[in-house]
Parts: sequence; structure tokens; C-alpha cells
Amino acid sequence: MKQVVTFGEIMLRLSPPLHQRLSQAGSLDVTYGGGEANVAAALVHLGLPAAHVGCFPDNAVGEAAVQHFRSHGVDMSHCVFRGQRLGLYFLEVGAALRASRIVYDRYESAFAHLQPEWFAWDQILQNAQWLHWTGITPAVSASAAEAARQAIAAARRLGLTVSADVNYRRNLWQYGQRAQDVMPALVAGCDLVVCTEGDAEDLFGIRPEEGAENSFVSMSEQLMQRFPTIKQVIATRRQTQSASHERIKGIAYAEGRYHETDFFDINPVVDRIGGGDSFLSGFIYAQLSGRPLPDALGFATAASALKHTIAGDINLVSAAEVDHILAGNTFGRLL
Ligand code: KDG
Repeated sequence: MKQVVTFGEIMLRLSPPLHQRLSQAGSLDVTYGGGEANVAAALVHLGLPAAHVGCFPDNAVGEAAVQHFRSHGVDMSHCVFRGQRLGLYFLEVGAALRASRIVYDRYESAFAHLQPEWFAWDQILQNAQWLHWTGITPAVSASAAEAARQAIAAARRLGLTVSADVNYRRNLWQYGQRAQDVMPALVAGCDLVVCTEGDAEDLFGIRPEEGAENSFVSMSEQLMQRFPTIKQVIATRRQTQSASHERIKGIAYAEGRYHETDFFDINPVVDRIGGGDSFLSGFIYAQLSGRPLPDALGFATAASALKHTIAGDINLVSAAEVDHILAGNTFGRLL
């Protein structure tokens, strides 16, 4: 079977153990994560071949990051080792009424300094059926944005499906270009996007019509009108009860129809990082397995709910486990 290929930055993730605050930690738990690479790794655990493309410092830290994803079965053979440092982020995991906190330290990373000509996309994608990227990648640097543009153009040329989590991170766009100027041309090459009403307004100036019965439908219709390649818009709705109690449901708009799942109740939340990535990887898996949209949405949402119970960035669940939850074999689903 052909691969799903993801493109983006992987960072070193450091978190104090046992819900400690950073100020009291004497040691830090180490793992690695990245919005796009998390999708690739989760897909492999679900049963699909996936490759991730990135740029890493040519040292033991870069090698460790690549090895981490390799150990999950992700094909890392197209990664480039050039540059000085791996970006990192510190995660202080909250509990109850104390929210989790993230501190990013990613400037001047090897990924931010990549050069688009280091990636031969026609060759990288020759064994692929799907390309996935997120709005984090073009936010990191102008050269990363250009590499994403070239990857999307090659994917379209080769007839791949292209998905994006538009994931607008206002604070990340600091290199001089505006998200509002860069993102439209990239999203114009996508078939499937994860996009909320807030992101659509911030990035594309799209606002649900006044008095619209369903703001997501109104936003999605306008998004599809503006970007005719987009056939499906999906998102999650969250009801955050506390740092350790969350309710999520999946929503989708495609072929003129709105779909939503039941809410999944997750209590306690072990680790919410990567929840969106597992939603999307679940959706990609289900679509490539031929499941109809409502089933794919249910699968994606259950996969994401399960991720919230697993420490680390990556959703370590099999398709059978997700189906088990969907069959009602859980205490968590509100029936
Ligand atoms: O979706 C999870 C990501 O947010 C996490 O892996 C870190 O890639 C990351 C980022 O840029 O925040």
C-alpha cells in the first residue's frame, strides 16, 4: 500500500514528571513530537504505512529524534541532517483547575533554516497516496513555507490527496510574512482541511453568515467556494471541564451535508497534546480504509479520545482498539 507522507518540524519535548511545576522539577521526562510527525506515527500504529519528512541538526540530538519516530515504524529516510539545533518545548502538565503550560524554544532550529531545494518532492512522493501538512510548518520560516508550497504542488501534480490542519498559531508567525498572505495559496491545494470558525476568520476573513443555523456549515461552504479543491472540512468541538476533564465530539461538512458525533467524555485526561493529530490520523486511516464519512468521523473522534489517555505526543492505539470503543465497550462514551 502507498504511504501517507507528512512534512513538518519535530521537537524535543521535556516535561516535569508527576504533575510537577517546572520550578520544582529535578528531572525532565524526554520524548519527541511534532504535529505532522504525530500523524505519521499514529497512522503506522493504526496499520498504514507512513513517512515523515523533516530537517534535523546533524548531531546526536537530531539522530535521537529521528530514531524515536523510526522506532514507531515511520519511514524517516527522506529526512535531512543539516543545521544547528532541534527545537524544543517544555510541557508542564496541569491537573484539575491548574491548566497545562507550554514554553516553546524553537527559534533558529534546523527545520526553520531548511532550504527548499534539499527536498526532491517528486521522488519523495512517488510511493505516496496522501500528503499531510499543518499551518505550523509555513509559520516557522519563509523557507519552510516555500518547501511546503513545493510539496503541495508536487502532490497535486502526482494526483495525491492533500490534507492540512490549518492550526493558526498567531505567536509563531514572527519571521516577517503574514499568515493571511501565505496560507491561502497553500490551502488552495488541499482536499481536506481541519479548520474551525475562528481559524477561518483569522486566516481567510471568512465569517459565518449572520443568522446561520450552523456556523460550521456556513464557514465550510464559504471555504469551499473560495478554495474549490476542498471537499471536506472537519474539526473537533471541545468542552473543557478542567485540565483533566474534557469532552470532545467530531464535526464534518462534505457534499452538502453536516455530520457530528456524540460527545466522548474523557476523565481523567492524561495528556491532551496530539489530540488533534490523532483525530486527523484516525480520519485519514478510516477514509483510506473505505469507511463512509460518518463512520470515519466517529473513528477519528474515538481515536482522539483514546489519545487523551496516553502520555506523550503519539497515539499508540490500534484500529481494533478504536473499533472496540466505538462498539460501546467503554465507560467513557455518553450513550
Ligand atoms: O499537535 C501537537 C503539537 O502541538 C506538538 O507536537 C508540538 O508540533 C508541535 C508544535 O509546533 O507545537
